This record gives sequence, structure tokens and C-alpha cells, in this order.
Amino acid sequence: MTVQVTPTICPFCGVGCGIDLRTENNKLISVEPQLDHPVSRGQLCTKGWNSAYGIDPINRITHPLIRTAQGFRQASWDEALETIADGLKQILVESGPQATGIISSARATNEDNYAAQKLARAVLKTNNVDHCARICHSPTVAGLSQTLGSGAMTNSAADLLETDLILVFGADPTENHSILGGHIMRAHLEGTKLIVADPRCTRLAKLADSHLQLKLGSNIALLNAMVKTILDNGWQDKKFLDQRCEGLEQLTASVANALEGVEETTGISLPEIESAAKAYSQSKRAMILYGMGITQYVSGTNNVIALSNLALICGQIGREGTGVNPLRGQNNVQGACDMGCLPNVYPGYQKVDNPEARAKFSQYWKTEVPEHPGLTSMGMTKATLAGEFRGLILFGEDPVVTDPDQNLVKRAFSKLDLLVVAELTMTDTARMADVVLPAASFAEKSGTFTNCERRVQHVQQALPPVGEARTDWQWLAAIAQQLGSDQLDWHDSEAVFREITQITPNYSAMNYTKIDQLQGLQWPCNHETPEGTAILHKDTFPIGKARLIPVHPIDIDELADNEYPLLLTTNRLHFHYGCGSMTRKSPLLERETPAGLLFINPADANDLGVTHRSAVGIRSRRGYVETRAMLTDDLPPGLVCMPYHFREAPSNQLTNTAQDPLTKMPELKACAVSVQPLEPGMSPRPIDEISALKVEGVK
Ligand SMILES: Nc1nc2c(c(=O)[nH]1)N[C@H]1C(S)=C(S)[C@@H](COP(=O)(O)OP(=O)(O)OC[C@H]3O[C@@H](n4cnc5c(=O)[nH]c(N)nc54)[C@H](O)[C@@H]3O)O[C@H]1N2
Ligand SMILES: Nc1nc2c(c(=O)[nH]1)N[C@H]1C(S)=C(S)[C@@H](COP(=O)(O)OP(=O)(O)OC[C@H]3O[C@@H](n4cnc5c(=O)[nH]c(N)nc54)[C@H](O)[C@@H]3O)O[C@H]1N2
Ligand code: SF4
Ligand SMILES: [Mo]
Repeated sequence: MTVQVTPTICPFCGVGCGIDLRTENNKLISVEPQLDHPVSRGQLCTKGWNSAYGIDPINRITHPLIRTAQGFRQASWDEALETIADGLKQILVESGPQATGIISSARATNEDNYAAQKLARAVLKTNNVDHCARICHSPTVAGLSQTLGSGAMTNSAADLLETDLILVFGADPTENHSILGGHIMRAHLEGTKLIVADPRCTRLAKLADSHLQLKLGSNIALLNAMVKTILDNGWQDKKFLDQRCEGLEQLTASVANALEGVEETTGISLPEIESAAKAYSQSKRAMILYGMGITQYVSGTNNVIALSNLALICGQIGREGTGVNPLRGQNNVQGACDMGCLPNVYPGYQKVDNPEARAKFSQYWKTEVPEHPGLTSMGMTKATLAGEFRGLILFGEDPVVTDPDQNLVKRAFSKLDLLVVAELTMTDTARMADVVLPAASFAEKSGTFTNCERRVQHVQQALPPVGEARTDWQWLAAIAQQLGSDQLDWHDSEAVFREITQITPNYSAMNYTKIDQLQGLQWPCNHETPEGTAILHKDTFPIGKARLIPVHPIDIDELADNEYPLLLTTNRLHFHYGCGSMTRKSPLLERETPAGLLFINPADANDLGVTHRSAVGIRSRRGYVETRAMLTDDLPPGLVCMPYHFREAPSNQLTNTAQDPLTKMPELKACAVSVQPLEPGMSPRPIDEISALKVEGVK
């Protein structure tokens, strides 16, 4: 049989690099970069090169599984679907629609996500639908829609090579958006100024013209001080402020005292603040990129607003090489949000509590839709513990490893009357399910992913699904049918996409053919912009004038004290992704880093008697893990750091569930911990072993 090459999109991060899958006799023989891809331009990072391991038929779930007293047993699709529908019907009759909900997946396609929220709203009749954006960029969606009218990256990846200054604020792109990290390094080599604001000394911070090594969680204090310095020196863009913004007076008044005590609060000196403020405001074109160092705080939404204030007063928006650019994380997190997999909005961010939007969807779907905004993902967890939530359908997420406070999540999931998990592999979350469904991977289905620069790209099927795996929208449709509804009866993925374009204004002029011809389409793509939009807000904002909104510093929820004297932040490593269920199948990636890791400054390590690579125990108010210490000057004394990819040493044993009041974003970037060295010669114990001891009451 001949070799076939199928162009598609990398299944990991939001950069959305183009890959070619080479197959022979229905087997994947290689993964290669697409030479002419508009973002990746013939490059891939190590995760992209290793994507075949993540979907290898070995260790995949190939058949539906049903829990029995002895463990899981294989079942037919008919039996699994009947079990799910019977369980849901019972909960709906006994407790009503609000006791059910869906957690969809930013790793799956737009078509899958559209189907998930339609099943929730049009069939189960609940707005309880959410996904990992909640604990990722939900403050971006909430913050930027208030200030600019749209919660997405304003500019494009290509702009990185057409700007004079890049300000990276709370993001680590060489590790996490590696191809963009490469663009930044190239731009910097060619003369673009680089400023990095991060408590850790990241790879880009080491190269930067200036590293603002601020204290954990002090973003607003630093940003307000920059705004105040700019206004005091008259460095603002007066014309832009006059013509395109409102709220300058209130903002000016609110930052009146922003320089007082700022050196102490942030750890950054006034001359450093002034120099960064001057460079950013006086550059012809300056681009802000930001990430989890801004959003994963109880102050997340206000942090985003503070960044937006800075860009707006300097008029650094609406032009090439400028903008406020959230580096959306997952391959399709932008799409999962666009598709309305959020409890308060339909596809296209049309609000569920707006009667007009509700009437529109009700008419289009020809059914009543629920009135009130639904529960967030953490909201469903808490409602379960309160006995108010009973049945959850979840796919393409592993909250037992990735949500904050692992012990709380496990308690909630074990209390559910029905937990359905559709996965590629047996994750810790799937192990807790009543019914496990085999999901087709990105290479085994067709659809679209929307990357971080709003580019909707075509994902094309290269392989048959393993075993009896089905595309997510297909099994979601089968559940709807089993519940007696034909709402999800589509013929193929293209038919789902057609429905999406009819009801989602920003996608209205898109179709698969045009997406293929133009190498993706950036939204808004409607009758006025049929070829898409590379730069948002050129002449106007969707809300008319942009809004400057005063915000004030907010402390992190848990400060260090005598019992827990160190602050822990959590981050990512280049070689692993999310819960690790895909990247850790690659022996090449697995070889790169030992599992776990606690990064700690040598001075703290010395005080505690901890040596390089020795075993340590880390305790917070919520949990305890063991791993190995890695001594590094990249962290200041007082701050330790753990990646969250390792199920045997999960940093989410420790993290805090304190939330941003508006978006319910938990504070994943800061909590107080204590660290102790383990007995010399001891190895760190995996969490399952530690938990088993606790259950037996040994420890
Ligand atoms: N290799 C790899 N790549 C990934 C992922 C992965 O798991 N692995 N995940 C993807 C996903 S889902 C996402 S959301 C993105 C996330 O990508 P990033 O946003 O880059 O993610 P993090 O590494 O979690 O955090 C970014 C930085 O925030 C800094 N930080 C912490 N607190 C503060 C603070 O108070 N202020 C400031 N200014 N900075 C602070 C941290 O030191 C860290 O360097 O990556 C995507 N890409
Ligand atoms: N401590 C700490 N915790 C964090 C963070 C942090 O910075 N610190 N970051 C948070 C952030 S930003 C995010 S986005 C979350 C991510 O958290 P998750 O979304 O839970 O993490 P992923 O590893 O992306 O999990 C995705 C799962 O989807 C499966 N999958 C992939 N493709 C498909 C598909 O097409 N269909 C189906 N059904 N399954 C599929 C994979 O096998 C994998 O197990 O983690 C959050 N947790
Ligand atoms: S940068 Fe992101 S999209 Fe590109 S190859 Fe790496 S993981 Fe895949
Ligand atoms: Mo994320």
C-alpha cells in the first residue's frame, strides 16, 4: 500500500503548529513539520516531534468499560450507553437538571466542544458546562471583555517579528509555547527589546534587556506603578486616549499613591520601574504577551485589567506589533471557549442570561434552554460535596491530577452517583469513573482547532480509531439519542461545523474548504471580513471605546508563616504536558527529566539541610508529597517551585482552592508550604503509597 501524508495540527499547545502525519497500511510511520505553515514555518518543538507516542495504540482504551465490584469489565457501546442514559434519567427525575453537568475538553475539536455544550443545554437542560479554561485563562475572558470587548489574543504570532519591544509578563514561552519562544529569541537577536516580568529567572529572563523579578503575586502593584510613572512623565498616547478610551480620570486618580511602598511590595526598584515604563511607552510598537503568572491568582481578573490599562494608556493596541496577547495554553482552549463550553455563555460569547440570546438559541435548536448561568468546574466539585450534584460527563481532562487540592477533588468524585469519563488512556480520573469510554485521538478524527492567535485550523483524519474508539461528538450524540433526543444527529464533522457557523457570529463566513485554502482563518471571519482578521481593534473596539478600569493590589490568599515558611508556585516543564498522560508515554521525553522535582534556592536548601537531588517531603495545609530537590539560583530565597505533570508527585496535593471572586479561578500560583529532608538514603514515595498508608492509619 502507498504511503499517505495527512496535514493536520499538533495536539499539544495553543501555538497550533502544522504537522504532517505519514501513514502506511493504517499505521503511523512518522510525524513531520509542515514546511509552509504560517506559524511554525517548518519547525516543531520536542513535544510536537513526539506526538505519535501520545496516541500509540499501546496503552490506549479500546472498548467501553463498566465498573464492577472487582474493577472494570469490558462492555459493548450499547450497554455502556444504556448504563449512562439510565443513570442520567434517574438523576434528572430525582434531582433535576442542575444535578447533572459536563466538563468538556480544550484538547478536543470545536465540533466536539460544540456538541458537549449542546448536549448540556438542549438535552440535559442545564448550563452546568465548563472546561480547563476555568483554571487557565478565564480571567482573560472576563477581564479583556470588560476593557476591550473581546477576551482573546489581539494580535498574531507573526507580529513577534514585526515589533520593537516584547514585554513577557508571567509567561515562560520557551518552555510552554516553544515555537513562539523561538520567534521571541530571534526577534531579540535582531534588535527587538525584551523585558520579562517573572519571579523566576526563566530562560528568556536570562536573555532579556531587563528582568523585573517581582515578588510572587505583586503584579498589580508593579503595573499600577508603571501606569503612574507614564502619566507623571507625560509618556502616554494622548490622542489614542482621547479618541478611543474612557475612564482616564478615574484611572489617574486611582494610581495617585501607586509609587508609595512599591519597591517593598514588588521587590523592584523605582529606577527599574521607570526604565521599563519608559521603554514600553516610548517604543513605536510594543507587544505584551502574558500567561499563568497573571491569571492563576485570586486577583486574576484584576491583573488582566491592570495589564490592559498599561497597553491602552500607551496606545499599544490595534496596530501591527502591539497588543495585549494572552498566550492561550491548550491546542483548542480558544475554541472550547468560542464554542460556549462555559457556564455563562453560548457559542460566540452570547450570554445565557440575556433573554434575546436565549430566544435565539431556543429558536435555532427548537427547544427550551435553561435560564440561569450554570456551575463552574470547581463549582460542580463543591456542589457534589454538598450533595447537590450527582452526575458528571467528563472528557479529555484529568482533574484528579490537574485541579487544585487533589484530596478534595477525589472526595467529590467518589461521591458522584454517575461519573462518565471519555479518554485516550487510563488516567487517575478515568480510574474513578463508573463508565469509561474510548475516545478517538486527534489523528483518528476530523474537525477544527482554534489556536492562540484565533486561527481556526483543519484537523484531518489520518488513521482509523483504535479498537472501538469514537470521536467525542459521536459518543455525545449517541448519549443524546439514548435519552430520546435527535439534537446531535449530524452526518459528519463538517455538518457540525456548518451548524457552528450559523450560530456563532465570529465564525459565520468560515467553511472547511476556505480553511484549507487559506491555511486557517483567524476570527472574526464574517461577511465584512471573509478572509479573517489578523489584528483586532484596528479602528474601534467591540464595545465602542475601550475602558480603563481602576484596580488595586490584592494580597495572595495564603502568606508564609512559621508553620509553612516557604511560598510554593507551580509551573511547567518544556518536555511534559498537562497531566503527563500523553508526553510521559514517550521514552525520549521521559528521559529528559526525573519525575516530580522541587526547585529550591541553595540558601533555603542549606538552611533546611537539603542537598541537590536528595529526597524531600513538602507539606501544605491540604496535603503532602515527596519528591527530589533541585537546587537552583533561578528562584529567589523563600520561593520554591514544582511542575504539575507528575501523577506520582502531584503538586496539586498542595495547591490552594481560594478563588478569584468573579471567575472562580483558583490560586494555583501561590500557597504556603514547609519542606523537610527525608532520611538520608530514602527515596521519595509515590503519592499512591503515601495515601494507602494514610487509609490504613499507619502514618
Ligand atoms: N511544555 C508544556 N507546554 C505547555 C503546557 C504544558 O503543560 N507543558 N501547558 C499549556 C497550557 S494549558 C498553558 S495554560 C500554557 C501556560 O504557559 P505559561 O503561562 O507560560 O505557564 P506557567 O509555566 O504555568 O507560568 C508562567 C510563569 O508565570 C510565572 N509567575 C508566577 N507567579 C507570577 C507573578 O505573580 N507574576 C508574574 N509576572 N509571573 C509569575 C512563573 O514563574 C512562570 O514562569 O502552556 C501551554 N504549554
Ligand atoms: N498546580 C497547577 N495545576 C494546574 C496548572 C498549573 O499551572 N499549576 N495549570 C492548569 C491549566 S492552565 C490547565 S489548562 C489544566 C490542564 O488540565 P487537563 O486538561 O486536565 O490536562 P491535560 O493533560 O491537557 O489533560 C487532557 C487529557 O485529555 C486527553 N485527550 C487528549 N486528546 C483528547 C481527545 O481528543 N478526546 C478525549 N476525550 N481526550 C483527549 C489526554 O489523554 C489527557 O489525559 O491544568 C491546570 N492545573
Ligand atoms: S510549540 Fe506547541 S503546537 Fe508547536 S510543536 Fe510544540 S507543543 Fe506542538
Ligand atoms: Mo492552560
